[in-house]
Amino acid sequence: MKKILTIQDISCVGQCSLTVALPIISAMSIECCILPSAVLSTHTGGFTGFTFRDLTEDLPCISKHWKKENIAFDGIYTGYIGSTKQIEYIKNIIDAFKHKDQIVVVDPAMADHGKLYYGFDDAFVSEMKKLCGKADYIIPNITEACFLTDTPYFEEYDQAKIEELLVKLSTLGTKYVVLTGISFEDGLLGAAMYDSIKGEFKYYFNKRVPLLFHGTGDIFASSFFGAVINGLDMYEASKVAVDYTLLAIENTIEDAKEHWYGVHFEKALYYLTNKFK
Ligand code: PXL
Repeated sequence: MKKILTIQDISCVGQCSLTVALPIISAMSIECCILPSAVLSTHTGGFTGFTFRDLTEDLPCISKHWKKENIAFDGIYTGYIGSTKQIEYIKNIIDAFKHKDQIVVVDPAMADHGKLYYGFDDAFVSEMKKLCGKADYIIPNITEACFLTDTPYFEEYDQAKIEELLVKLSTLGTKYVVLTGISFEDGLLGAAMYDSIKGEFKYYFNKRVPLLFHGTGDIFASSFFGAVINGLDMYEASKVAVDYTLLAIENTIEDAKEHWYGVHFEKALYYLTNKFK
């Protein structure tokens, strides 16, 4: 059985980061170890007055103990990171636990809809670029991709513009890039992929639900990572992630108004457990 580490925050209420990564990765028959970057009462997207316990100085202590215990991981997946200083520590953790078959996935969870999330600044973006350089796969949305490549944010695009962005992202130092939330046609939404080793672009789309939801990036990244750890290639893993995220969204359409802060990913976990028995 594979064993991985995921580093991201615990938002106690809000169905994002560790509260979705842990069940999703576990449902894919992978042992999921966690390193919480911070504990928040809720996520920061839409709630006000949330608490934020920064765990930055815990990170090196926790990882030092794991090293002493000879604990190793088949993969590391980072999501929402609580501070710029933390990125420095996380880069050290990736180096300390590196071995030849390890897969590193960085979801630069820091922005959406043209804006950085609450609390992030240019210094954070600069450090995030360096963390992306340590990854085998990065999974930004278009906003994050623009911040990471110093490209002005855009909403209208064609295939050439997306491919230019994918290539720019790969120059951060990662082998594979998966750009999420891409749509060239009404009613379809999916991922654009770039394999910088082969110089090859790929796309996968499924139905677009014309509503906005929170936490879907984390659901995509968690299921993508689980699929890659299970041996799927970038295209097959993106397909799993797009299809699973759509199922989770479809389960939320009925009560989207009251359930604005996340999606009902739980009712779609069967899709992953059946696929990765
Ligand atoms: O879903 C990304 C995410 C994770 N963690 C926290 C967040 C967000 C997005 O807003 O606020 C704390």
